[in-house]
Amino acid sequence: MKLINISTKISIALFILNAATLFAQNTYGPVPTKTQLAWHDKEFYLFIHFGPNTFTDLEWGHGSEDPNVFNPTALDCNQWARIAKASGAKGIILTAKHHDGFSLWPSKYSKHTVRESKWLNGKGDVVKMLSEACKKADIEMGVYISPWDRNHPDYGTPKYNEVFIQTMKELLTGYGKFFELWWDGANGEGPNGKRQVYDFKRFQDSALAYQPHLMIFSDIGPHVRWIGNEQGIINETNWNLLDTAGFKRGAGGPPTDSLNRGNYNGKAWIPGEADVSIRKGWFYHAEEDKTVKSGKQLFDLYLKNVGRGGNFLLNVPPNRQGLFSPADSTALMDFKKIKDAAFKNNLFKNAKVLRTNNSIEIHLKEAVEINAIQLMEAISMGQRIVKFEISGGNDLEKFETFAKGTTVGHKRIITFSTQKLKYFRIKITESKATPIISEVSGYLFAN
Ligand code: FUL
Repeated sequence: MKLINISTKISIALFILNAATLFAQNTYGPVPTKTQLAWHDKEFYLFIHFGPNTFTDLEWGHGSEDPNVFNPTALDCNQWARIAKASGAKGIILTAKHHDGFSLWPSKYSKHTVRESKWLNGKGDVVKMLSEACKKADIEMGVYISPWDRNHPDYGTPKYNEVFIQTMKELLTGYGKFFELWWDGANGEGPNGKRQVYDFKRFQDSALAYQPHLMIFSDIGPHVRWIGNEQGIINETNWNLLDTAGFKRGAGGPPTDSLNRGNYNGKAWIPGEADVSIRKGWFYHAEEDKTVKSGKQLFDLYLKNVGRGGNFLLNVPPNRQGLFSPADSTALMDFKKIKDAAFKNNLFKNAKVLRTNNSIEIHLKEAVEINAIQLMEAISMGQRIVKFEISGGNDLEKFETFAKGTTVGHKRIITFSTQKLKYFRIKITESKATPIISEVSGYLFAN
C-alpha cells in the first residue's frame, strides 16, 4: 500500500483533505444548501415549551383555558438566553403558539393571547422579549407555530389557512431573523369539532417569502426532518437524504424507521434533528423535577444525535415563575463541563498523517490511551461514506480492527473500550464515491 505523507504536526483539527483535492472533485448526489450547511454547524440548541399548560399542568391544552392562567411571576428571557449560551447552545426555538392556540405575542389574528392575560396588564410579549434576549446573548432564535389550533373559531374551515398565513407573517416579519420554523404534524379537532385541511404548500411558500433563509422543520422537511422519536436518538446509520414523494406531515409521514435513518438513495438533502425534553414532559410540571436528565445523560444523548450526524434540540421548559429551574440549569452546566472536558485534548493533534485512496493512517510518537474517535465528512460534496473500520497497533506490521461504523455525514463520534495505541488506520470499506473526510480527531472520554 502506498502511503502519502500529507502533513505533520497539524494543530487542533486534522484536515485530511487539502483544497486542491476538494476542487478536483464533483459533488455526488444531493448536497446541502448554504443555509443547511450553516444549520449543521449549529449542532445543539434549546427548545422552550411555555404557555398556559405551564400553569394548568397539561401537555395539550384544550384551547378553552382562561388566558389569565398565564401569569408568570418573574419571567426573565435574559435568564433563558444566558443559560442557553453558557450551555453551548447556539439558539432557542420557542413555542410561540402550541396546540391550545394561545399566542405568546399579542397577535392581531387571535383573541387568545398574552394581551388577554393579566400578565404585565396585557402588555407583555414573550416573542419580543426573547428575541431581544437572544440578540444580547448572541444566540439565534427560532419559532414553533402549531398549525393545529384548538381555540381559533375559524379552525376547520378554509378561512383558517389564511389566518395561519397572516399569523406567520406577523411573527416572521415583526421580530427579526429566525433560523428555524418548527411545524408539528399534529392535526386534531378544533373548537367546532372539525379538523383542518392544511394548505402546506401555501404555508411554505409564504414563510419562505417572508424569510428566505428559514430552515423549515417537519416530518418531511423541506429543510430539516424529524428523526422519528422524541427520545433524541438517531440511528447509527444516518443518511441526510430523504424521499418525501407520497408522504405528508403528521399521520401519513414516512415510516419512523426511515426518518431515523434517512434513505440511502433519497432524492433530497433533509437532515435529521433529534428533539427530546430534559424532563419527562414538554411543559414544566413541578412533580417532574425529579425526572431532570443529568449532565452525563445529556452527553450520552449528544453522542447519539450530534455524534451520528444530526442536530440536538433539547427542550428546557421554564417554570411558573417564568425561569429555568435550578435542576435544569445545573444539568445544562454539567453537560457543558463534561462535553468540554471530553473534547479538550485531541490526541491526534501532533500526529503524522498518511493517506491512501481509501484509508488514513495516524502515526503518533508514543502510544496513547484512547476510547473515542471523531470523523467528519466534507458534506458540501455530498454524503458518500457507507462503511468504515478503525484498526490500530503498536507495531506497523500488526494492526487489529477495534471499531466499525457505517455513515459519517456532518459528524460521527465512535466510542470503544479504552485502547493504548501508537498507530491508527481509518479505512473506508464502502463508499458511494471517493470518500472525503475533512477531519479526524481522537479523545479519551472520562467514564
Ligand atoms: C409534539 C407535540 O404534540 C408536543 O406537545 C410537543 O410540542 C412536541 C415537540 O411535538 O408532536
